[in-house]
Amino acid sequence: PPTIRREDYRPPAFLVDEVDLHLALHPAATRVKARLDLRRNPAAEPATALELDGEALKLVSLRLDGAALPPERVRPRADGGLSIDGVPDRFVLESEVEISPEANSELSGLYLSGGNYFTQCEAEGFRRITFFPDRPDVMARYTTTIEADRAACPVLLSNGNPDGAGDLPDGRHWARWVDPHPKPSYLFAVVAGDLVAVRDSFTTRSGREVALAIWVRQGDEDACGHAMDSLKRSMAWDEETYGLEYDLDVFNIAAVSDFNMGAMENKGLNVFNTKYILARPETATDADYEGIETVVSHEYFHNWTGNRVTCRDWFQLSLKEGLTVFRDQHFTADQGSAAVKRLADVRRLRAAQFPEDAGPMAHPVRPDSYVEINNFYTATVYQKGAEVVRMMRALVGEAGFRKGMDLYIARHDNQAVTIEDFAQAMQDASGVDLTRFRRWYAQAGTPELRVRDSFDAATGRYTLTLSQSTPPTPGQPEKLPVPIPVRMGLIGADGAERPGAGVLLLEEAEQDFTFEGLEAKPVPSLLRGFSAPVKLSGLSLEQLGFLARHDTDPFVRWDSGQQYAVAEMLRLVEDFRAQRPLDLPEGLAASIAALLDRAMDDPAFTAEALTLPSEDFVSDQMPVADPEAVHAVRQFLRAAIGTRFAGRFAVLHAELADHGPYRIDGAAMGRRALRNACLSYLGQAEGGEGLRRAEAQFNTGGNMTDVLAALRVLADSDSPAREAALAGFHGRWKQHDLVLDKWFAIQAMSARADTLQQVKALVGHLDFDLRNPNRVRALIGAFAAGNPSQFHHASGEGYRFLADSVIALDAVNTQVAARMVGPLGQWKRQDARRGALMRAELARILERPGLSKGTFEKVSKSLA
Ligand code: DPP
Ligand code: ZN
Repeated sequence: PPTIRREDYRPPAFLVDEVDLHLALHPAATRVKARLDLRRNPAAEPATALELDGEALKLVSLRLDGAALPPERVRPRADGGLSIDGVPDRFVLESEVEISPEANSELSGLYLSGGNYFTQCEAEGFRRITFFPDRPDVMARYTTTIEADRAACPVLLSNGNPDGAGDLPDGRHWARWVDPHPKPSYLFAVVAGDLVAVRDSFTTRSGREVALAIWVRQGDEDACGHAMDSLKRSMAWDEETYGLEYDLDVFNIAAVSDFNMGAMENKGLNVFNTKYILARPETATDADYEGIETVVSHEYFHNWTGNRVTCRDWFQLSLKEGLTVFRDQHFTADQGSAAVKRLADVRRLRAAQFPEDAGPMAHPVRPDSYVEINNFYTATVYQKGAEVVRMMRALVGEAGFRKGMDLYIARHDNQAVTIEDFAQAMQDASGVDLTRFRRWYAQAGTPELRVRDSFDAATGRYTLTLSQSTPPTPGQPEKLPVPIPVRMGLIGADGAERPGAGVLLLEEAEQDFTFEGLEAKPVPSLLRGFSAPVKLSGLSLEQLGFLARHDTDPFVRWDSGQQYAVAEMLRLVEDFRAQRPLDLPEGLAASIAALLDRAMDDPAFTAEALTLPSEDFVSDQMPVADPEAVHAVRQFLRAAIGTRFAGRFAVLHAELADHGPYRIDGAAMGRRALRNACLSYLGQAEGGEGLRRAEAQFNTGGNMTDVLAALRVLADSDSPAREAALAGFHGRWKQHDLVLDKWFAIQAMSARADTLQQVKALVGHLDFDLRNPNRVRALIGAFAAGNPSQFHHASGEGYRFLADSVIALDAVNTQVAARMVGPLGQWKRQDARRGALMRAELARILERPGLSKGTFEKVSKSLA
């Protein structure tokens, strides 16, 4: 398959001003008529042919300016598109095609889910609906008429504002929607079916009354409150923070249980995975509630950053995604505890993006090439992209950033632009030169930041020496230094802050920063708030332990504790390999004790700080991973800590029990997080008291957060209560897809030695469905990406299982299949024996005839 390169970008030869679509819906044979007003693009090189993308379309008819096109002027392309020769400068093209929603298991284009019709067009799904120049720099105004059976599809939705509806013969009806805003085809959407609306309204600050509706299946109306509330808070926040108002009379959200991604920001008609809409206390965990707020706000914020100002081409994806993730993170931080939100975001970045940046798929935030664009909806484009925007804000200042956003939107409203345009607007508005900063967009790999320090007691001068380097990544052997904003402070031996706090800007490979007037050598607190997405090293164990106890910055306090724990865990890994007995390190025990002394100061923070670094994160700090040893050490520590502090965990667990009505504010969530962190430790402790508590909590828990935390403890155990709990949970929730996903995931992530056998058995379970992406992620994804010790089982059976799954999935849904490949691509991190087994499985996938280009790209790059 061909490689698409950023440097090959050319403006479109033809522009589309108006699109008039007519969809006559039918499960097996939907007819799509499209009328396009086209004209030559004055800014493009002259072309002889009009190029239209198309995929899985059956052409019925094609007319140019009202006349049928002779076959010799229409050339089918190998990729399913059409080239049309001899077209005038301005013309009307009318096409009619037939498509089959019921045969569409890709879930890209128009498909059926539970008898209802949904579309997904990002990135290249519109070409599966009609022939079109399906690229984001072709922006058009759309009028969409939907026609369907009234009984099967009482609800007919599309982008924009409603513009008429009526009855038709034979029990059919129609509805028309007009979207006044020009948009790229990837934002097109249609939803049709038997759905009910939960309604509300929002008045913008300039007085526009917006009708809000969330469309769900009957019976789910009671589960939309949190999503609706999140939407209204997002609308208000964007007005307050950026002066950005909503720009249509209606805002519709439709929820669907078969969806490749989390959600989609289609103009005026967001389509959501039910996972990010539906929540009731008894079915959704606190993490689910947080996910809903995040994704609802994210998609809403796209209305300006993505929709009004969109991407010129898909290499610019982070222009909208990095910026919009930054905006949703900022929004959530503003709603509650900013510090705890930051820890969670950093944890996620390190878990997903750092390994990607060190692996075979490493790519810059603005990639240079791709085979399949769907493979580039990555943690790098999203999360690292958000970090880059965050650093930019640190460099230009809060006020400069707001001015930059204003200028960006004023300059580029209704345009398809580049990351360069965004950086230029920030630079022009703030007056801060961002030339060198742009390297963050161009270079892949996580920069490594090292610190040395020295103190001259005679002069009272303290010197911090910071140096940086970025390791080579595929296609980028040499790296340049990047500007790294290092927010910092100095802490005296008494634990008090010394003068000198601020932001250091490290621009070169190495720089000295000096501080005068200190009586004694301070401990440097660096990367406060995680001011740059880098790996910091050079602090001693003593310094880390000191910062974990004394720093005023919660991020550094948490992170120093984590780094301290990693260092101790790596020592224990050595002990384990040498078959020495393992002991609970006293320093670690002391820091747990210190945390517990102040546990109730900030329960959410305490819960985060009590949680040991993940197995993957520890393995990432080793020259060669050792999943077995890391797992053994982490389990040992959890049991040792659980046993040592059993009394205190038990008291906290009891004290923190929820009383009164269920609340989802930050304080209540923090209490539950700490309570369940205590339960998790107790579950590992000697004596079985934790298992008894887990059983009781499972049976009486009033909310899914507590029930699931208890089930997780039981699922890891050999307790006789385990089977009963799993069976009871299944029986109680088998009608609830989203809850059943949790049941699959918990078993897939169990630490028990028979987990792979269980997972294989679950693939054969009646409730497993390869066509449902949530279910696939819950079972296969959770096992491969969330259970390192079982996935990397020395037998290689875990690898074989994943390869078999990828092969089976590739025949059903290629996007989901390609996404599952990731864990096999990490073979260079493993020992030679495991690495060879992983490569053999990758090679076996590659041999499959008819492999999709997306899976091919992932597998072949993973083998390189
Ligand atoms: N554009 C979507 C989002 O990230 C992904 N399909 O919001
Ligand atoms: Zn997005």
